[in-house]
Amino acid sequence: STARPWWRDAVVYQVYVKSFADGDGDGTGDLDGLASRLDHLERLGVDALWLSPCYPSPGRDGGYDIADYFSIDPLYGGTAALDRLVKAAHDRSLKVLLDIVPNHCSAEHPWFQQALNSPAGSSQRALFHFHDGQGADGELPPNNWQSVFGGSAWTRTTDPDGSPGQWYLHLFDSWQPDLNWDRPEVRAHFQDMLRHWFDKGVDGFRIDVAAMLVKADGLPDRPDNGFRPGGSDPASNQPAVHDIYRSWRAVTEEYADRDLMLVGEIWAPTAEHVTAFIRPGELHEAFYFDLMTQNWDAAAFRASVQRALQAMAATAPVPDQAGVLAWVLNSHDAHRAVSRYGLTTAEPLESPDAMARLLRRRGPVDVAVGQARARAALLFQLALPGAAFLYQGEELGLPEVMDIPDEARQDPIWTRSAGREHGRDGCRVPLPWNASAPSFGFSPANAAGKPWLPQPLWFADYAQDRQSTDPHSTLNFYRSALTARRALFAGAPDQITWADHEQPRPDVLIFTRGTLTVVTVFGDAPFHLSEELGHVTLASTTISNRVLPGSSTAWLIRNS
Ligand code: TEU
Repeated sequence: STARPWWRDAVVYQVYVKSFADGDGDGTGDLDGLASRLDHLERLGVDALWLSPCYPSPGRDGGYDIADYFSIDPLYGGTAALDRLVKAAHDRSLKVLLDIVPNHCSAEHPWFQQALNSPAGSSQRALFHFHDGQGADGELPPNNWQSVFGGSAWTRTTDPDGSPGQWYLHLFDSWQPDLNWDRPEVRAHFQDMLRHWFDKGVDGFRIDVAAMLVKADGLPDRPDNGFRPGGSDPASNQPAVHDIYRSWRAVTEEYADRDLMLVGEIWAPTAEHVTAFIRPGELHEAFYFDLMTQNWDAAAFRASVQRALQAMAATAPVPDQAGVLAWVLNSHDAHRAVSRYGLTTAEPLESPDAMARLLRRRGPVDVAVGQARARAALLFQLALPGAAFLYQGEELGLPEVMDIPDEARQDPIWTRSAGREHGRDGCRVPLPWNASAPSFGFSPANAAGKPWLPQPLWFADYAQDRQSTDPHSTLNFYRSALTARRALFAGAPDQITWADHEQPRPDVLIFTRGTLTVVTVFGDAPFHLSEELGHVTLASTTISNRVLPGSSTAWLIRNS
């Protein structure tokens, strides 16, 4: 019938626009800066770019607090700069995805400002979750829900006469009031937003906290002390949230000739909760974060992949009609893989957020070990059936920046946790393009502004221009890996088979997919590849005499 849609095996590169490249010299990355660096992305070999939010925003949460969903912030070059970027990207056959943040808006959004200035019970307040407090004077929050960033998920407002008023719900920062998805105006606003940007040539959206939009009737207390519980949770994964995505899928299908794509950021307690979002008629892709939360451990990786593929098989008995999983090992919310896999001893992180405890543990890091494991993990990720998402800077092998001065930190997690958690700034430091002071080529040489987060001196060692000409660099490794994925896995079957008979060691995973065999060594001891496994096409490290060293992955073409 029709050709296989591009997104089914796409490699998507996440651009954290603020930190990618600064075109105008104010110290903040922008869309013209990004457009000037498309050579890098084309040569890397990705299929699409996902831009973290660049709409008008007070920037309390890196732009995930949107004040206007229908334009681009002048800080990033305004809407005209997006038009230029989309055109330049399409000229190079790169798709462009934007971020859509439907769970909450900014406290500066006109809707919220109007709600604050309107009485309890008004239609303006009904667009959010305004409720009276508990206790004799309403001095206690309406329920026990906790913010993902720490503290209560409720903030009390003040009435015009100065007396304490109602409370409003914010599952994230207090500057991010949750919208009420029971209201038709809210639903219409976001459908309009989708069409607005599709009409401007955008190819799809990444949907922020996609599982949380619909809350259970009456907002009952959450179990587990009100914080991101598993199983049945009144604040997420409500069955009715799926109706929203069926309606959005229908919007994409109004553009029959365009092959548009929606990928959900789904934090969910089980793999079945995740794959429920990519049933036929729902989203095209859903992030599978479970793999990202695993330690560098063969059994843990295998079990995680197995959970995902079993859930997929149950969800999609006819795979072509369902969406695909989006595998992800790095993002703007987690410590970089080099530092996660290179931890030598992990200090326990004091946070109620289990995800934070898994993804942002601190401790001494062996960077060389972390880099070897991250390369091996990349080849493992790229061999899995579905889409793969990369996060800017991983192609340079960047470790997490752990030593940002406290006064420079910007993440609301840092403030809301009163410094117990350092938060997510360490993976958001502006990229090093060359080894020159003062900004490693992030800003133009004569720039007036300093990079919005300070860059450590050791960023010079990771400069993109040096890596580009060094055949052994992480960057050239990524280029080869993406080229090989395109050549070898295009049209490969979605099934993988664990080659248990080939697996004499518990620290080695072997699976086959079509004519390829993928061997990953998690431990330190070298692994001898038998001739029956076939010819090595790509390995995450140099191998000789068919000996794969520790912390590496090889792709092999089966001998016919
Ligand atoms: O993140 C949703 C989310 O729940 C986590 O990624 C969270 O940021 C982290 O685990 C806290 O421990 C999305 C965005 O990716 C994130 O950057 C935003 O801050 C958040 O939504 C709010 O919009």
